[in-house]
Amino acid sequence: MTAPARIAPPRTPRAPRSSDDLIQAERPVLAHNYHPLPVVIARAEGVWVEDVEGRRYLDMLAGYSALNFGHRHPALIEAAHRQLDQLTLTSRAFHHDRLAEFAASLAGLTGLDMVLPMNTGAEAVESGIKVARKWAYDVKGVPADRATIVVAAGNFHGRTTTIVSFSDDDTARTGFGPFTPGFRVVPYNDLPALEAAIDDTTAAVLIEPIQGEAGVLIPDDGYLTGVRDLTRRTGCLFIADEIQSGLGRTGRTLAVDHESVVPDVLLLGKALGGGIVPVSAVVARRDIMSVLGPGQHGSTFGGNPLAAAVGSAVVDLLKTGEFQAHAADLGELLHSGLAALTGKGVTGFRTRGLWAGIDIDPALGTGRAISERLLKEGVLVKDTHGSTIRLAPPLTITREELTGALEALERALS
Ligand code: IF1
Repeated sequence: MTAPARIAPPRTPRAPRSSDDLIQAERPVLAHNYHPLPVVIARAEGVWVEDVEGRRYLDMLAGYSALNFGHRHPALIEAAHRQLDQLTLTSRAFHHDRLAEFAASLAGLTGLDMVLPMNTGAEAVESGIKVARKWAYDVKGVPADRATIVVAAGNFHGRTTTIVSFSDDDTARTGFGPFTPGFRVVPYNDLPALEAAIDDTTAAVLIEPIQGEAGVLIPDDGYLTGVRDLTRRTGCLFIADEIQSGLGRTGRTLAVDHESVVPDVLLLGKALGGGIVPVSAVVARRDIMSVLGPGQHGSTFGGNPLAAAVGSAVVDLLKTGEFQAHAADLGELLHSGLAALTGKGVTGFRTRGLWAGIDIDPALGTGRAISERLLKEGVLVKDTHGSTIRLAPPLTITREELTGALEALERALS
């Protein structure tokens, strides 16, 4: 018997590396498409994360709402572990034993009929666009390649070439053309402008019921009802991107629930994967989703057994209603806490449930500068445009923890 040419050296534990070392080590080897806050997280549980030096921080961003149930929620971790021991991937070339349950429970949760499982939010948006275009040609009778989709100014729907084609954010868009045609941009929260943009070629209106990246912009009461009535009357689809606003964040299962509106097509992502795996979905009425036939759309990973197991466990958590109720309840504390800071560094704010966009007096610094001050206070947040920061803590946050975060914000502003 001949020995292998090379014998692997013994596995020694890696020397612990400092936050600064790890940040420096990223620079030459990692694309610079982010400018993260200078914290290197190594462990997390619930609403708390811990960096490599053992410092603890309250996570008030929650993975942009991908962590609505907190880090490593026991029920979700258990579902993932159980599935890891059974089956993780089949591709959609074969059936697997977890997909029927996931689709049925998600359809049940949303009041719609059929589920198209995907992975990331941008994929769900792309898939929703494809479904809407196919519906326009097959059902509405729009001439080939003429379908249009109406979207809102200030939108954020993801990063693919088609999606940035209808963004009005220069940073997200510039340098990535040529762009996909077929989109019309109208002002958000403006029903007459929306009506004026809809014509016989319109397949769908695609909007966020609350605009996240734009600074947690909440439309006037009646806007979503107006979009529903208008799309129904003019014969086009209402696609609601609830990738960030959905799944408990606003104090209801969906942001559209606040106006008791049911869209034709619902886009979900982020929290659907429980902060464990990327899981997204297009959920739609049967007559719409039925435009897709075999081979016309798909994904290697979409609806995989691990994703389906975690997604089913997420839906089970939401079916209890307790996360929605808690978000609504603590949302009042968040609102009153920010009202008390208004004039003390806060110039304006918008909240819905446990989601807030907070405009900071520019004299106190950019949103980034405030975020860095909050980091020193042990609270993680993310700025958006200019002097706006957003809060979106795990929906499991306690009253005391939220109060602590508001006190830290007060100190960061003083
Ligand atoms: C990044 C924002 C949050 C979304 C809505 C689709 C997607 C997103 C409504 C795409 C994604 C992210 C992505 C993240 C930053 C982030 C974000 F600041 F840009 F707006 F959450 F606040 N629809 N939102 O919000 O989902 O493909 O990423 O899974 O760095 O791009 P994805």
